[in-house]
Amino acid sequence: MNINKDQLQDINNKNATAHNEHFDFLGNQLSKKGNDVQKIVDRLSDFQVAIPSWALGAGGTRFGRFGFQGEPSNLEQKIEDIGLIHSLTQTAGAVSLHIPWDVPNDYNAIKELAAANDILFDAVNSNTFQDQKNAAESYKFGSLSNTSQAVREQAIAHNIDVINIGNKLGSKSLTVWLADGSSFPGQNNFQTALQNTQNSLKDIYASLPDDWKLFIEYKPYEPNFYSTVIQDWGTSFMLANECGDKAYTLVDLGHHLPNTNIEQIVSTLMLKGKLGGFHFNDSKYGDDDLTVGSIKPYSLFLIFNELVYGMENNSQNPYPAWMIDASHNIKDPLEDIIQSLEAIQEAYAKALLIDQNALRQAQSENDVVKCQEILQGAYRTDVRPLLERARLNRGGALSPIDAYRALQVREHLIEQRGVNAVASGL
Ligand code: PSV
Ligand code: MN
Repeated sequence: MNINKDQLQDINNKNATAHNEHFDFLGNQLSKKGNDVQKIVDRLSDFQVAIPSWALGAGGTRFGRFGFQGEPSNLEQKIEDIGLIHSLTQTAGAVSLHIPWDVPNDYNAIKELAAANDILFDAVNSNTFQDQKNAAESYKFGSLSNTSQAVREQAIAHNIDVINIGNKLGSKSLTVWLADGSSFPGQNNFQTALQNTQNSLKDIYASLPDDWKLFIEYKPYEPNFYSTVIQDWGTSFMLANECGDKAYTLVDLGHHLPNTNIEQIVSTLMLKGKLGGFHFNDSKYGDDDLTVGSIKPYSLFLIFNELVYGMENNSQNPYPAWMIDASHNIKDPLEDIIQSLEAIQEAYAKALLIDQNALRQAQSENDVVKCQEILQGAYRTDVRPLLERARLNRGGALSPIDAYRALQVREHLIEQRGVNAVASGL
């Protein structure tokens, strides 16, 4: 299924007057406060977030999985789904592939399909947390950290394969997330596990093309419940420094213990030029992988405040790679991703409204009350008309969810693919 611009225009026209009124009202207010509204809208239009190839079908928990009808059952259909999301939101202009779940059969055909949908290939992700069919070695007791050299070599070789796959598609980065760790005290020698991981990552890094980046993701627990080798940003940062200039830390919002100050981590990493990538999701308890902004939208805004500051002031940090990393157990996956994209754009827009000069001034005067007023003044602004305008300018939908439903996208996908089509991935 394709969504053409005329269809969207017809749907948009019905709400054009209301949008124009809202936009003009907000635009006037913001301009009076000294904001450059056009610049903010342009930055929103330019902001693109990669969609993971594994998040287009229903996710599950260890207690079961409730499939969603019309899921994409191959990479072509996944790209088609991202194309639909991108047509509506104009914010999903990239895909992040997980290997070996999504190895292309025909590289040229996949590249052409992606290009036709205006989609780039973002970071490729390796998988050494599951055993693959016919693999000689098992990752049950770890991959890059394993005590067995043969296992480590297999895991290193897999990562190099992933780089080669990504290279053929135009990707420029590899994300490594390790499940390695231990579930019981005494099971692992912490120092050996860390040392092995460091050496293995260096071997992978040695195969990285010059214009590529290595993103090292951290996570405190799960699937191991006593220790994880790369459990926090400090460990990831240390390993990235050991590897070299092309290695960076990747922050996944769900990979922190409760109440961690993620915005401070973001700020520190950007100051040190080591924030490489970002996985967006939301959570109440652990790595819940819920819709972005559904639980803690204010935290997301505070994180974006640091990202905006860093992008403006830390030229030592490259432009980060943005990706959604969520799971959809009960919602239509495409609607869930559309909601996540909206929440990301909203937090970004609000952060762009913060009067950074006034904030610096209030901070230097230790005017704590004023600092809070500045932050929350931006946060309380309803920025949705700016998001709408950013989408409209690129030919997207005023309201992506409403358009998705009006166009009966899911119904069409079920008709094409059937009720029992199942997506590969988690
Ligand atoms: C692990 O929880 C993670 O966040 C990593 O990014 C994985 O690659 C991804 O989820 C999908 O399993
Ligand atoms: Mn992740």
